[in-house]
Amino acid sequence: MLRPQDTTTRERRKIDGLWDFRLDADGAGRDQRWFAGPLQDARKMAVPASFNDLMTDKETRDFFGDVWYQTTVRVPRGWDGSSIGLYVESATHRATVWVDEHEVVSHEGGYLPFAADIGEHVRAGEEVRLTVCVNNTLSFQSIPPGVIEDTPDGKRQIYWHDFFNYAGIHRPVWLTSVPTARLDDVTVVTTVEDTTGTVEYTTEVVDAAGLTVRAVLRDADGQQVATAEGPAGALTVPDVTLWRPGAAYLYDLELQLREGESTVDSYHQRVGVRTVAVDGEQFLINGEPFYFTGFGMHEDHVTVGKAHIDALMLRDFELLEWIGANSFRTSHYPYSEDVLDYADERGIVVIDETAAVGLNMGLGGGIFGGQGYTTFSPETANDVTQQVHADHIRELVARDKNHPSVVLWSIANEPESETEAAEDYFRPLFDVAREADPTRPVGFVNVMLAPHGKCRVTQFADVVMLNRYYGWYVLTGDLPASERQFREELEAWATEGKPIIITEYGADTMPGLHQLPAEPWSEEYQVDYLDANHRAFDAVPAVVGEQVWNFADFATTSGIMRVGGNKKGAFTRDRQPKAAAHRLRERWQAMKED
Ligand code: GCB
Repeated sequence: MLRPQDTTTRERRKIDGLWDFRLDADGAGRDQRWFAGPLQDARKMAVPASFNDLMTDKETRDFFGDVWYQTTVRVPRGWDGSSIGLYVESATHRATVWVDEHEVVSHEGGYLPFAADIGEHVRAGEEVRLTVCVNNTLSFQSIPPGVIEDTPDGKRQIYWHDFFNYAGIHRPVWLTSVPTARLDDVTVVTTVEDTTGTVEYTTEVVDAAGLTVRAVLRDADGQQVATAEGPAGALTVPDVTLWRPGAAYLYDLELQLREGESTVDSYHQRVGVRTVAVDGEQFLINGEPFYFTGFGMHEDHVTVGKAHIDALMLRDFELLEWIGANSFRTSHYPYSEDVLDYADERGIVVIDETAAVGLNMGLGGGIFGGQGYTTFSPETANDVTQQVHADHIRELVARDKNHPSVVLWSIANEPESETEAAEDYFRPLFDVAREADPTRPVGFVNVMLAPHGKCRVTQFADVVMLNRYYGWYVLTGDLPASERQFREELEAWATEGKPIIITEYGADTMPGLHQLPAEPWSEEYQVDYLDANHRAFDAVPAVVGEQVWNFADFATTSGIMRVGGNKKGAFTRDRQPKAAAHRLRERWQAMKED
């Protein structure tokens, strides 16, 4: 599946805006065929946006079940004769789409795109009605998991991840026009030898009997640097300009599907020439040891929830630059494709994570509630869950494989990993990831409950990724002991001979709360906490990265451990710095200069 583009042969039309919207508390819409005509009793809803925070009532904010979106759109009149499609960048957590009354596609998974050929139901120049039924219910067979419990007051949705279950159509929706004979996919792998780069490409095509593929590589000034013929091939780039962290450089690879001398289809793929490898305790980018600085982030903003908005993305990247961060993790789900494009452009390194968060019933009873379940069992996370998880990994790799910024896959965040059941669940998933992408390291994020010697899943990973809260959830307020115990744990992990990235460490901090001497929750304590953690990292050479939890404060479910959400941000939810942000800036800017 290729992302929509405007090229000499392709067109796209964004159909965002105010759509009709209706909650379906009784789940009656499918039986009553709400897609078959104009949505009754509808109110307006913004696309893209999470629907939760736009209204003022609790029913909408906490709704789970089916919600219906509808709009009418005129298919551009110039699209006659082409193949007309629909591309939804994300609908959380699953969706079914109808064009007038024809069901055209269903998709499972809330953070990855899906597409449908709608040509047989539309005509160029005419209006059609699009209806999308989005469902945000979490179950033991969804990624992420959840459960619905019956209570005397009705049903309640429970889940084990620490961010609000925002839902809706979160990213743009496109109508697309592509040639019937067309390119359908492209995969790019780059290698470097001295000063020469090689761009290997493979393509997939549709209805292309008798047609040929031509690949044209251009540099950032638009100058042609190499060409190749054939559905797969290699382009050689002498004196290559590498894509480097902090110094991005992108080539443009144009794939042309040709009939003799005429171009039937043209697709542009941006290419950053770089290599990624793990060598002993080192994480290498372009053969050089790389040290990750940055954050676990969230797609989370006031009012719009998890919607992708260019302006908000831009502010986040400006702050990453200001603070001296070179990387982030897409905790805890795949982010918007625009975010990855922009990371490619800005030279920011990305750890790309699936939405497999909360596969751990032993964790967080006090925070999330809903205890009394076994994580892996025939009744809970089971073979079906594993298949859904595997599909999710394949779809993530398919979407993001060509981004130079993506250097490492994280297939889960803090799952149960100390049991035999966890080992059995995860072993094949690492194989799935490696088969989908043999070029990048694969890991998962380990939780504090499964320390070195107990974790049974890290054996499959290329990199050790650790979330640790010494000085916050354990040894609260005791930073000397935290530093010592953290260092000891890191030294134990270092015996694995793999690079270690600290993917989370952090302390909740109320902006504006000051205390001398420093106490937990104050801005001073967050600074001291970071300093103590950093001393532990600096003492262990196998540590090759530090990503603070979190970039910014974010929304969560209600709980006695959360004050208006999770407050571990270095920045507030409206993206202003706490004292810790200034401290991180000092450290990371100095590291950059070294
Ligand atoms: C974690 C989770 C993250 C939470 C964080 C916290 O370990 O990975 O999703 O938000 O802890 O603040 O408790």
